[in-house]
Amino acid sequence: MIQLNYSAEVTKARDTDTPLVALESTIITHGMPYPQNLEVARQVETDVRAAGATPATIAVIDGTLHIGLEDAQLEALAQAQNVAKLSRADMAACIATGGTGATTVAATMIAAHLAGIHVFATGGIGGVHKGAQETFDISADLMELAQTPVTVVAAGAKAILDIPKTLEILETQGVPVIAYAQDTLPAFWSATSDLAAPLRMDDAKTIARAHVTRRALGLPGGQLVANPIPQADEIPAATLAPIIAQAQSQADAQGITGKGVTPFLLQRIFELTEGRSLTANIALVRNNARLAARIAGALNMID
Ligand code: PSU
Ligand code: MN
Repeated sequence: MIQLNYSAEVTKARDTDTPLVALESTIITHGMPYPQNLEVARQVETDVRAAGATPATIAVIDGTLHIGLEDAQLEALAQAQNVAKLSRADMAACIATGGTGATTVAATMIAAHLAGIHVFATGGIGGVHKGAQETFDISADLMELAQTPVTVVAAGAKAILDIPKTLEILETQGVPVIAYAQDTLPAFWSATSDLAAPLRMDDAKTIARAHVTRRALGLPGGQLVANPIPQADEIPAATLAPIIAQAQSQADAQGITGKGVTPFLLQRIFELTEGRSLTANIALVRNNARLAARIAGALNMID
């Protein structure tokens, strides 16, 4: 088995059977600019603690897979330039070569599962990109949800993606997509969309029970909980649509492909909204961290 390095706080939580919530690090290195990324990373950890769980931010540092980062490590990662973005395909190579990398949703799920952590909070998951019929750009996050038993709390998929196609892939792969306390699928910066959510659950306990039942059925894979952004923080879809279209056409014109696509679009949208996208992003990640902590707590009671 791979050697895992647990932070002091996570070690204590494991010893005392305190619920744990995994957090990804690509959102820190590739999803937000410094210094807001560091502030948000710390704030989200604080939110998890306030809701009764222990945060475990996951990253590979100098070839070691860390489950929970000490504050100095978090700070170094937030400031580091050219950190690798690690998905399922990249993790082993990074560890084997002594590299440093931030984990995406897919890689964070793998690490969380290795560490026995069942719940993970993030902002948005990767999905099927617009134009995927040409580019085949479909995030490995979707296939990970189909095979690794972690419940992922996100704010739905971002409108930079083709959300109907993303839902189709998730359905094909047998991934439960559960809207939290509403009938429609939330769309990241917007609390609602015109898409019906495949499933709806109204409390953390039910989500925890569904997690355990999936395992009892012998089904591999996790579940995606789509938690709407608080209404006070949302940006209307109509405001964002032209901005997303502009960012996308710039990505196409500059020939951005592969791993570069999502970070490029996020950065351009941040610039084009003059930071408003980031404010909303922060609000929704914090909201997801709080719900994830409650699910982890409920899971701890029944598991
Ligand atoms: N979507 C966001 N913010 C993010 C990401 C996605 O709204 O920070 C990051 C996550 O780490 C996600 C990854 O797992 O991008 C997906 O990248 P790709 O599309 O290359 O699989
Ligand atoms: Mn991709």
